[in-house]
Amino acid sequence: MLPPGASELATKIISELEVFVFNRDIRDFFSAFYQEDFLVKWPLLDVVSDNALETYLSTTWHCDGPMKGLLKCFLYLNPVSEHGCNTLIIDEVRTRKLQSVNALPLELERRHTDISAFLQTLGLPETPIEFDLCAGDLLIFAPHKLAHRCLPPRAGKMRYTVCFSVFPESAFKCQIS
Ligand SMILES: O=C(O)CCC(=O)C(=O)O
Ligand SMILES: [Fe+2]
Repeated sequence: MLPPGASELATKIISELEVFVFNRDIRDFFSAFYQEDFLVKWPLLDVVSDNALETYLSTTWHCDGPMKGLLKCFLYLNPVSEHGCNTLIIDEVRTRKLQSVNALPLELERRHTDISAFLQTLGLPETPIEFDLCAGDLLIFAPHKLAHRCLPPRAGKMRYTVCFSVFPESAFKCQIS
């Protein structure tokens, strides 16, 4: 949560960063990935503090609800080495197996901060995918296909990110049959 009055500043920061993130190379990457034009939606500046387990919904393992072609792009504004607040990710094969045993419920109150027991029972490795992200790094992943959670920052530390949601243009076109 941003303090009151910070939203104009957040809007300014986001619009300046959007130009930096969606440079020619990144635009070419998304166009090639989708094989069509793409749209950037709902940019959000997130400040995650050390009480995240109580205040930030994404600290439990989950997949986002399905939205056609959605890729989430997290621009890290300060490094994981500073705060430890990383985005942990599970690959698609393990995610599907976890879903098959209901380890990733949609309902917030039924979600888990620890899924190691499920992975052990399934005979799967417990290590998540994580990157030692630096300030300015962009983490891009498909949040519907890959289980993920945000680790809370270490005591007294904060994480700053801007999240952009990217879609293929066709996701927003009406289909009249
Ligand atoms: O903040 C994070 O590291 C993950 C957030 C998340 O789960 C999401 O935006 O879907
Ligand atoms: Fe998520």
